[in-house]
Amino acid sequence: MRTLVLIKPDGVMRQKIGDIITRFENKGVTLIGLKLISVNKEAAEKHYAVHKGKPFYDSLITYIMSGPVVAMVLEGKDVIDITRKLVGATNGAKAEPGTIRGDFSSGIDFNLIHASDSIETAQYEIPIFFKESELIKYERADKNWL
Ligand code: 3AN
Repeated sequence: MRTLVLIKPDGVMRQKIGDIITRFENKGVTLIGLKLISVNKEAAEKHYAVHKGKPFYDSLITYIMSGPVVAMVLEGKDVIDITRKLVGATNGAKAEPGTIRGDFSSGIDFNLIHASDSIETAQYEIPIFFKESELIKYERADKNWL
């Protein structure tokens, strides 16, 4: 199972890339794709198509295009649930301490990170940012201990 994670421009600007990736590494999922990108309008609109028509849609598009983004693909058993738990609730003010949003975000407008919320969503989102050839197949050296 795979999931797409984006560290959004506030996470990059606030120098949280290392902290966030460390949490995923520590938890035991496998990082199989990683890049620093500028999200263009086409990719932003495709990624947020499900929110088109909502009052916050335009600001979502502006936000994701407002600076560098780290895109990554994580792989592993239950990786979608695991990742969403580490990310925390959408609104940083309500996210539990210990989660990424709970530790670093205090609202809903700048909540640092995106993670796919289902297998179907991941299958839709990953190709927006990665070609299959950019995903590296390997096993973690500590696989038998996780
Ligand atoms: P999540 O990122 O936790 O899966 P979604 O998919 O419901 O949350 O929303 C996508 C993004 O849209 C969120 N990360 C957040 O930035 C923004 N968003 C969601 N709901 C609202 C809202 N009520 N007001 C402003 N922004 C919102």
